[in-house]
Amino acid sequence: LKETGVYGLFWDNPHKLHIDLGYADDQCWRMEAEDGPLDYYYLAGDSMAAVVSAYTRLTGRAPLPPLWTLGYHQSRWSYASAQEVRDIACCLREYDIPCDAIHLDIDYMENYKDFTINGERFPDFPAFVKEMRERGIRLIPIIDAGVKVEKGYSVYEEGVKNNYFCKGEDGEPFVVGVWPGDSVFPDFLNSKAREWFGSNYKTLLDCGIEGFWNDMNEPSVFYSKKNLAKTIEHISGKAGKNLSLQEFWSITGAVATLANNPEDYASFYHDADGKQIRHSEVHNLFGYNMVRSASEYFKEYDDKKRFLIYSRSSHIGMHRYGGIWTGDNASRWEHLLMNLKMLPSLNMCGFLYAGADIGGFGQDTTEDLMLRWLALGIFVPLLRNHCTFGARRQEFYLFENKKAIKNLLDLRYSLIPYLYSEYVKSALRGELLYTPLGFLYPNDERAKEIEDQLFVGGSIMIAPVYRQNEKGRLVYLPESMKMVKIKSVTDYREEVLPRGDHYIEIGFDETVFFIAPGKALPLANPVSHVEELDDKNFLWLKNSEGEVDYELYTDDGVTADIRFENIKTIKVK
Ligand code: MIG
Repeated sequence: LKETGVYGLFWDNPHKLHIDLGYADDQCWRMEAEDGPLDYYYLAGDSMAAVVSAYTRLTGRAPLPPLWTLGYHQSRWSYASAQEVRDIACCLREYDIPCDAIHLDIDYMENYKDFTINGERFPDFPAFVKEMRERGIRLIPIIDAGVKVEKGYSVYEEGVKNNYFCKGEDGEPFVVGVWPGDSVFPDFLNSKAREWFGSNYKTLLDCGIEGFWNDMNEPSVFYSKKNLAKTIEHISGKAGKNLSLQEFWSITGAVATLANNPEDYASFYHDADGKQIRHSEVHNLFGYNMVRSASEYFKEYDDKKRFLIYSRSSHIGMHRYGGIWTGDNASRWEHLLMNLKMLPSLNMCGFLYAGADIGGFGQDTTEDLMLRWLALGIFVPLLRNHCTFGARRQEFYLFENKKAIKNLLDLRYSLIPYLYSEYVKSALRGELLYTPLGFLYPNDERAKEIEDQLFVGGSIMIAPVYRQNEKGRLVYLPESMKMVKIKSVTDYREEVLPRGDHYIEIGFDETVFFIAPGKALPLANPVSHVEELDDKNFLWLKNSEGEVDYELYTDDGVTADIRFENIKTIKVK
């Protein structure tokens, strides 16, 4: 340790933690938990990469997602009818925009009830899933954490009958307000409840669905019934009175603190297989176990097949069950940079299948922001364009510069064999998919400072533009690398650049990456969806005069689990 100064610390505690990494006192790290065990793992290793591998050895390996999940995902809150989804799919194909998935946000359900489908807006859902599938598009429905309180709704009734919901102090299911109105939370810390909730996915799996996203699973609470009643009473007591400012603020304060209130989290309970636990003590395990419930059921449903599930909330170790997206960002340039910076952090926690809403979820996007975000997104496993209702529409065919969008998305599809191979190798070896420069060049002080360039897999480094009005950017090369400036597999330029700083112009219709010495990568011909990919004939790019080895992973993209014999060493001439 003295020699390398490198180590890792993993504190296994699901309580609320406060962590100060040298902010108040730069000589000291301070980590506090409100309660819970002082169980921590000290991870040694002679490099940061070795510490990460030690950590993923401890917490487990990320499973392989289906290959189609590396395609482009179109989303918006909401495409609320089969006809609307069909129109979106038609427009994408009409404008020759490759796509593998369209997401169904909460409005596909009947009154926001999990595992229901609104029959008026989506008549004959299985036939519709099939119709989309024939166009090469999978539908990805959302499943929320809150279950609607409604007599006759089977999920609610079964849950009540079997004590599968979290309970309040009175021993009754704890009622909160979320999208369906009065709702209850499945007790994901209870193995029976978890199994039961997971088995409900059958309804959608039987319709041909192969991928899901889990939302609102922090769990998110708009209000608790208890607290809302108290607040309304407080406010009505003030009606018609001449209020002091303090009294007025007590009204705004009470309303503003209704959502996700810590008092509410401390007033409902889990039955963790016989052990009663206050929710606030295990808050971070809720989303984790929600995803686990689905993932474990998928294995039961069909253990030969891979399914997609990714979540908004998570906790350390959840990567063994599913992926993650970074939730409600906004259409802001800072959030594009944050997306870039979070990729290695998520990897370090074990998550390989990850992504952000490109273009931004909240607020109105702009074409320049979208194009620059896409230029990063093409290197990220979950490439999803998603945005909130009320914000300006951001489906790609609505932008002016269609050529730029087409170039970048085509390039994404060309990169899939590389991304897939690198993903598998990272998963198998417990390594990062995105490596900060400081990990690879520990003796280069400049490299250690750089947070806006990353290695993607072992062969290439990216340096996306993330500021408005900039035609390019400064890139630091810690050693000589080959720059590839590429519009398409038939239109690119290569140049070996020396170590040091370079200003690189990057147009909206192209991207730039840098191949490390002695490395290579395959580029496939672009296609409209993943199933059409030719995984045998590639354009090989390399940074070497002589022959270079590349470990390529290919398989059918759907059968569960990685097969080692599918890693082949290719001699790139
Ligand atoms: O209260 O389902 O992060 O992606 O579109 C908002 C509606 C609930 C939050 C998710 C977002 C999704 C939205 N959801």
